[in-house]
Amino acid sequence: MTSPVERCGLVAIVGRANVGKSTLLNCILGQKLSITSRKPQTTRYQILGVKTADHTQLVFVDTPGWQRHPKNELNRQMNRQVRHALGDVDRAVLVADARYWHADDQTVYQMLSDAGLPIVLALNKHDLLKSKADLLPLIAQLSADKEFAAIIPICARTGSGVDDLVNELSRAMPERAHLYPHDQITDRPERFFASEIIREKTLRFLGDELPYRTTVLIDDFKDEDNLTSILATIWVERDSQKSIVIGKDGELLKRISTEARQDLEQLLQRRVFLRVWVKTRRGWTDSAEAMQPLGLGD
Ligand SMILES: Nc1nc2c(ncn2[C@@H]2O[C@H](COP(=O)(O)OP(=O)(O)OP(=O)(O)O)[C@@H](O)[C@H]2O)c(=O)[nH]1
Ligand SMILES: [Mg+2]
Repeated sequence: MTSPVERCGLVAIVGRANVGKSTLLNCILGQKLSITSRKPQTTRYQILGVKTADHTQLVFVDTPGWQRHPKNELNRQMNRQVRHALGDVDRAVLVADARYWHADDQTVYQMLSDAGLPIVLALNKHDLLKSKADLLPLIAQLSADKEFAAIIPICARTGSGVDDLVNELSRAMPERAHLYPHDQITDRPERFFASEIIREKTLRFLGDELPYRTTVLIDDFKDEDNLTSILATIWVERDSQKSIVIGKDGELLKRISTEARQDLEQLLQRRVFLRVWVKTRRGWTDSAEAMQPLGLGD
Protein backbone atom coordinates (compact mmCIF):
# COMPACT_ATOMS: atom_id res chain seq x y z
CA MET A 1 0.00 0.00 0.00
CA THR A 2 1.37 3.44 -0.86
CA SER A 3 1.14 6.08 1.84
CA PRO A 4 -0.88 9.19 0.97
CA VAL A 5 0.98 12.24 -0.33
CA GLU A 6 1.85 14.84 2.30
CA ARG A 7 1.23 18.45 1.36
CA CYS A 8 2.48 21.49 3.19
CA GLY A 9 2.77 25.17 2.41
CA LEU A 10 2.96 28.69 3.73
CA VAL A 11 0.00 31.04 3.39
CA ALA A 12 0.23 34.76 4.21
CA ILE A 13 -2.94 36.52 5.34
CA VAL A 14 -2.57 40.07 4.13
CA GLY A 15 -4.74 43.18 3.81
CA ARG A 16 -5.32 46.69 5.03
CA ALA A 17 -6.08 47.30 8.72
CA ASN A 18 -9.30 46.09 10.32
CA VAL A 19 -10.64 43.90 7.51
CA GLY A 20 -10.71 40.80 9.74
CA LYS A 21 -7.40 39.01 9.06
CA SER A 22 -6.86 37.89 12.64
CA THR A 23 -10.51 36.92 13.08
CA LEU A 24 -10.08 34.73 9.99
CA LEU A 25 -6.96 33.04 11.36
CA ASN A 26 -8.71 32.32 14.66
CA CYS A 27 -11.72 30.93 12.81
CA ILE A 28 -9.55 28.61 10.70
CA LEU A 29 -7.73 27.30 13.77
CA GLY A 30 -10.85 27.13 15.93
CA GLN A 31 -8.86 28.86 18.65
CA LYS A 32 -8.13 32.44 19.57
CA LEU A 33 -4.49 32.83 18.72
CA SER A 34 -4.34 36.30 17.26
CA ILE A 35 -5.84 39.22 19.13
CA THR A 36 -8.60 41.23 17.46
CA SER A 37 -10.40 44.49 18.10
CA ARG A 38 -12.60 47.00 16.35
CA LYS A 39 -9.62 49.35 16.14
CA PRO A 40 -7.23 49.30 13.19
CA GLN A 41 -3.60 48.29 13.75
CA THR A 42 -4.43 45.68 16.35
CA THR A 43 -1.93 43.13 15.05
CA ARG A 44 1.65 44.30 15.45
CA TYR A 45 3.58 41.09 15.07
CA GLN A 46 3.61 38.33 12.57
CA ILE A 47 1.75 35.38 14.06
CA LEU A 48 2.07 31.86 12.84
CA GLY A 49 -0.88 29.47 13.00
CA VAL A 50 -0.65 25.84 11.88
CA LYS A 51 -3.60 23.79 10.66
CA THR A 52 -3.08 20.13 9.85
CA ALA A 53 -5.89 18.04 8.37
CA ASP A 54 -6.07 15.09 5.97
CA HIS A 55 -2.34 14.89 5.23
CA THR A 56 -2.18 18.60 4.44
CA GLN A 57 -0.52 21.18 6.64
CA LEU A 58 -1.28 24.83 6.10
CA VAL A 59 1.08 27.22 7.84
CA PHE A 60 -0.63 30.62 8.08
CA VAL A 61 1.09 33.89 8.80
CA ASP A 62 -1.21 36.62 10.13
CA THR A 63 0.29 40.02 9.37
CA PRO A 64 -0.27 43.58 10.58
CA GLY A 65 -2.62 45.71 8.45
CA TRP A 66 -0.72 47.25 5.55
CA GLN A 67 -0.31 51.00 5.90
CA ARG A 68 0.08 53.19 2.86
CA HIS A 69 1.36 56.14 4.85
CA PRO A 70 3.27 54.84 7.88
CA LYS A 71 3.25 57.56 10.51
CA ASN A 72 5.99 56.44 12.86
CA GLU A 73 8.70 53.86 13.40
CA LEU A 74 6.23 51.32 14.79
CA ASN A 75 4.16 51.57 11.59
CA ARG A 76 7.25 51.21 9.43
CA GLN A 77 8.25 48.10 11.39
CA MET A 78 4.78 46.68 10.84
CA ASN A 79 4.98 47.19 7.07
CA ARG A 80 8.44 45.61 7.06
CA GLN A 81 6.96 42.55 8.77
CA VAL A 82 4.35 42.24 6.04
CA ARG A 83 7.00 42.35 3.31
CA HIS A 84 9.15 39.89 5.23
CA ALA A 85 6.19 37.49 5.56
CA LEU A 86 5.85 37.29 1.78
CA GLY A 87 9.30 35.74 1.39
CA ASP A 88 8.65 32.01 1.02
CA VAL A 89 4.91 32.04 0.65
CA ASP A 90 3.03 29.56 -1.57
CA ARG A 91 -0.27 31.45 -1.56
CA ALA A 92 -1.41 34.84 -0.32
CA VAL A 93 -4.90 35.38 1.03
CA LEU A 94 -5.84 38.98 0.41
CA VAL A 95 -8.60 39.87 2.85
CA ALA A 96 -10.86 42.73 1.80
CA ASP A 97 -14.25 44.03 2.85
CA ALA A 98 -17.11 42.49 0.85
CA ARG A 99 -18.86 45.86 0.68
CA TYR A 100 -16.31 47.80 -1.34
CA TRP A 101 -12.80 47.84 -2.80
CA HIS A 102 -10.61 50.43 -1.11
CA ALA A 103 -7.55 52.24 -2.53
CA ASP A 104 -5.43 50.50 0.12
CA ASP A 105 -6.71 47.10 -1.07
CA GLN A 106 -5.38 48.02 -4.48
CA THR A 107 -1.97 48.89 -2.99
CA VAL A 108 -1.79 45.51 -1.25
CA TYR A 109 -2.97 43.71 -4.40
CA GLN A 110 -0.21 45.40 -6.39
CA MET A 111 2.43 44.46 -3.83
CA LEU A 112 1.38 40.78 -3.89
CA SER A 113 1.10 40.75 -7.63
CA ASP A 114 4.56 42.34 -8.04
CA ALA A 115 5.93 39.63 -5.75
CA GLY A 116 4.56 37.07 -8.23
CA LEU A 117 2.30 35.41 -5.66
CA PRO A 118 -0.90 33.59 -6.55
CA ILE A 119 -3.63 35.48 -4.69
CA VAL A 120 -6.84 34.14 -3.20
CA LEU A 121 -9.22 37.00 -2.51
CA ALA A 122 -11.35 36.54 0.61
CA LEU A 123 -14.23 39.02 0.61
CA ASN A 124 -14.97 39.20 4.31
CA LYS A 125 -17.90 40.48 6.39
CA HIS A 126 -20.50 39.40 3.84
CA ASP A 127 -22.92 39.33 6.77
CA LEU A 128 -22.98 43.13 6.51
CA LEU A 129 -24.53 42.96 3.03
CA LYS A 130 -28.29 42.76 2.63
CA SER A 131 -27.94 39.78 0.33
CA LYS A 132 -25.10 37.71 -1.05
CA ALA A 133 -26.22 38.71 -4.54
CA ASP A 134 -24.98 42.23 -3.74
CA LEU A 135 -21.46 40.79 -4.11
CA LEU A 136 -21.82 40.00 -7.78
CA PRO A 137 -21.07 43.48 -9.20
CA LEU A 138 -17.94 43.76 -7.03
CA ILE A 139 -16.74 40.29 -8.05
CA ALA A 140 -17.35 41.11 -11.72
CA GLN A 141 -15.51 44.41 -11.41
CA LEU A 142 -12.53 42.85 -9.64
CA SER A 143 -12.14 39.88 -11.93
CA ALA A 144 -12.24 42.12 -14.99
CA ASP A 145 -8.82 43.69 -14.51
CA LYS A 146 -7.12 41.66 -11.80
CA GLU A 147 -5.87 38.13 -11.52
CA PHE A 148 -6.99 35.94 -8.64
CA ALA A 149 -6.53 32.20 -8.16
CA ALA A 150 -10.00 32.33 -6.56
CA ILE A 151 -12.48 34.80 -5.09
CA ILE A 152 -14.30 33.50 -2.03
CA PRO A 153 -16.93 35.38 0.00
CA ILE A 154 -16.55 34.67 3.71
CA CYS A 155 -17.75 35.75 7.11
CA ALA A 156 -14.86 35.20 9.51
CA ARG A 157 -17.11 35.94 12.48
CA THR A 158 -19.48 33.05 11.82
CA GLY A 159 -17.21 30.83 9.73
CA SER A 160 -19.40 30.98 6.64
CA GLY A 161 -17.33 30.25 3.52
CA VAL A 162 -14.17 29.59 5.54
CA ASP A 163 -14.15 25.85 4.74
CA ASP A 164 -14.28 26.70 1.03
CA LEU A 165 -11.28 28.95 1.49
CA VAL A 166 -9.33 26.28 3.40
CA ASN A 167 -10.17 23.66 0.75
CA GLU A 168 -9.05 25.95 -2.03
CA LEU A 169 -5.74 26.58 -0.25
CA SER A 170 -5.21 22.92 0.63
CA ARG A 171 -5.54 21.88 -3.00
CA ALA A 172 -2.89 24.42 -3.97
CA MET A 173 -0.23 23.31 -1.49
CA PRO A 174 2.87 21.63 -2.91
CA GLU A 175 3.86 18.05 -2.06
CA ARG A 176 6.18 18.57 0.88
CA ALA A 177 6.83 16.98 4.27
CA HIS A 178 5.05 18.66 7.17
CA LEU A 179 7.04 21.31 8.99
CA TYR A 180 5.38 21.02 12.40
CA PRO A 181 4.10 18.17 14.60
CA HIS A 182 0.40 17.63 14.02
CA ASP A 183 -0.72 18.86 17.42
CA GLN A 184 1.25 22.11 17.24
CA ILE A 185 -0.74 25.21 16.31
CA THR A 186 1.85 27.97 16.65
CA ASP A 187 5.57 28.64 16.95
CA ARG A 188 5.14 31.46 19.45
CA PRO A 189 6.00 30.86 23.10
CA GLU A 190 3.33 31.06 25.79
CA ARG A 191 4.70 34.30 27.24
CA PHE A 192 4.12 36.00 23.89
CA PHE A 193 0.40 35.19 24.16
CA ALA A 194 0.33 36.45 27.72
CA SER A 195 1.51 39.88 26.58
CA GLU A 196 -0.79 39.91 23.55
CA ILE A 197 -3.88 39.05 25.60
CA ILE A 198 -3.15 41.83 28.09
CA ARG A 199 -2.67 44.25 25.18
CA GLU A 200 -5.98 43.15 23.69
CA LYS A 201 -7.84 43.86 26.94
CA THR A 202 -6.18 47.27 27.19
CA LEU A 203 -7.25 48.08 23.62
CA ARG A 204 -10.78 46.86 24.19
CA PHE A 205 -11.47 48.52 27.53
CA LEU A 206 -10.04 51.90 26.68
CA GLY A 207 -12.14 54.00 24.39
CA ASP A 208 -10.33 56.06 21.81
CA GLU A 209 -8.28 57.98 24.36
CA LEU A 210 -5.41 55.53 24.20
CA PRO A 211 -5.24 54.10 20.71
CA TYR A 212 -1.97 52.36 19.98
CA ARG A 213 0.46 53.81 22.40
CA THR A 214 0.69 50.89 24.73
CA THR A 215 2.92 47.88 24.80
CA VAL A 216 3.09 45.02 27.26
CA LEU A 217 6.19 43.35 28.62
CA ILE A 218 6.23 40.10 30.54
CA ASP A 219 8.65 40.57 33.43
CA ASP A 220 8.36 37.06 34.78
CA PHE A 221 6.64 33.87 33.61
CA LYS A 222 6.95 30.82 35.85
CA ASP A 223 5.24 27.45 35.80
CA GLU A 224 4.73 26.38 39.39
CA ASP A 225 3.16 23.18 40.77
CA ASN A 226 -0.45 23.80 39.95
CA LEU A 227 -0.43 27.24 38.38
CA THR A 228 1.44 29.62 36.09
CA SER A 229 2.57 32.84 37.70
CA ILE A 230 2.93 35.87 35.44
CA LEU A 231 4.17 39.40 36.20
CA ALA A 232 3.61 41.97 33.49
CA THR A 233 3.97 45.69 32.82
CA ILE A 234 1.81 47.82 30.54
CA TRP A 235 4.02 50.58 29.13
CA VAL A 236 2.43 53.88 28.16
CA GLU A 237 3.93 57.10 26.86
CA ARG A 238 2.69 59.68 29.40
CA ASP A 239 1.72 59.83 33.05
CA SER A 240 -1.76 61.02 32.07
CA GLN A 241 -2.21 57.79 30.09
CA LYS A 242 -1.03 55.81 33.07
CA SER A 243 -3.90 57.18 35.18
CA ILE A 244 -6.35 56.31 32.41
CA VAL A 245 -5.20 52.69 32.28
CA ILE A 246 -5.32 52.34 36.06
CA GLY A 247 -8.76 53.97 36.25
CA LYS A 248 -10.62 55.29 39.26
CA ASP A 249 -9.57 53.37 42.38
CA GLY A 250 -7.68 50.95 40.12
CA GLU A 251 -10.95 49.62 38.71
CA LEU A 252 -9.92 49.47 35.06
CA LEU A 253 -6.59 47.80 35.68
CA LYS A 254 -8.41 45.25 37.80
CA ARG A 255 -10.83 44.50 34.93
CA ILE A 256 -7.98 44.24 32.43
CA SER A 257 -6.11 41.81 34.71
CA THR A 258 -9.15 39.70 35.50
CA GLU A 259 -10.25 39.26 31.89
CA ALA A 260 -6.70 38.64 30.70
CA ARG A 261 -6.25 36.00 33.40
CA GLN A 262 -9.49 34.24 32.38
CA ASP A 263 -8.45 34.15 28.69
CA LEU A 264 -4.99 32.92 29.62
CA GLU A 265 -6.40 30.14 31.78
CA GLN A 266 -8.43 29.00 28.81
CA LEU A 267 -5.48 29.15 26.42
CA LEU A 268 -2.96 27.49 28.75
CA GLN A 269 -5.48 25.09 30.32
CA ARG A 270 -4.01 25.84 33.73
CA ARG A 271 -4.68 28.11 36.68
CA VAL A 272 -2.97 31.49 36.28
CA PHE A 273 -1.79 34.07 38.78
CA LEU A 274 -1.42 37.42 37.03
CA ARG A 275 -0.17 40.72 38.39
CA VAL A 276 0.00 43.76 36.11
CA TRP A 277 1.73 47.11 36.62
CA VAL A 278 1.48 50.29 34.54
CA LYS A 279 4.62 52.34 33.84
CA THR A 280 5.59 55.32 31.69
CA ARG A 281 8.19 55.36 28.94
CA ARG A 282 8.27 58.42 26.71
CA GLY A 283 8.21 58.37 22.90
CA TRP A 284 8.65 54.66 22.28
CA THR A 285 6.45 54.53 19.18
CA ASP A 286 8.85 56.89 17.41
CA SER A 287 12.11 55.41 18.42
CA ALA A 288 13.57 52.33 16.77
CA GLU A 289 16.08 52.13 19.57
CA ALA A 290 13.43 52.08 22.27
CA MET A 291 11.77 49.17 20.51
CA GLN A 292 14.69 46.79 20.73
CA PRO A 293 14.26 45.92 24.40
CA LEU A 294 10.53 45.60 23.77
CA GLY A 295 11.15 42.87 21.25
CA LEU A 296 9.91 44.77 18.23
CA GLY A 297 13.13 45.46 16.38
CA ASP A 298 14.42 43.55 13.36
N1 LIG B 1 -19.48 41.94 10.85
C1 LIG B 1 -18.31 41.31 10.80
N2 LIG B 1 -17.27 41.78 11.51
C2 LIG B 1 -16.09 41.13 11.42
C3 LIG B 1 -15.93 39.96 10.61
N3 LIG B 1 -14.64 39.57 10.73
C4 LIG B 1 -14.03 40.43 11.58
N4 LIG B 1 -14.90 41.37 12.00
C5 LIG B 1 -14.64 42.48 12.95
O1 LIG B 1 -13.73 43.41 12.36
C6 LIG B 1 -12.91 44.00 13.37
C7 LIG B 1 -11.44 43.83 13.00
O2 LIG B 1 -11.09 42.46 13.07
P1 LIG B 1 -9.58 41.98 13.18
O3 LIG B 1 -9.60 40.50 12.97
O4 LIG B 1 -8.91 42.51 14.40
O5 LIG B 1 -8.99 42.71 11.88
P2 LIG B 1 -7.48 42.72 11.35
O6 LIG B 1 -7.57 42.76 9.86
O7 LIG B 1 -6.70 41.61 11.93
O8 LIG B 1 -7.00 44.13 11.89
P3 LIG B 1 -5.48 44.67 12.12
O9 LIG B 1 -4.73 43.63 12.90
O10 LIG B 1 -5.68 45.92 12.91
O11 LIG B 1 -4.92 44.90 10.75
C8 LIG B 1 -13.26 43.29 14.68
O12 LIG B 1 -14.15 44.11 15.38
C9 LIG B 1 -13.93 42.00 14.21
O13 LIG B 1 -14.84 41.47 15.14
C10 LIG B 1 -17.06 39.47 9.88
O14 LIG B 1 -17.03 38.48 9.17
N5 LIG B 1 -18.22 40.20 10.01
MG1 LIG C 1 -5.00 41.62 13.04
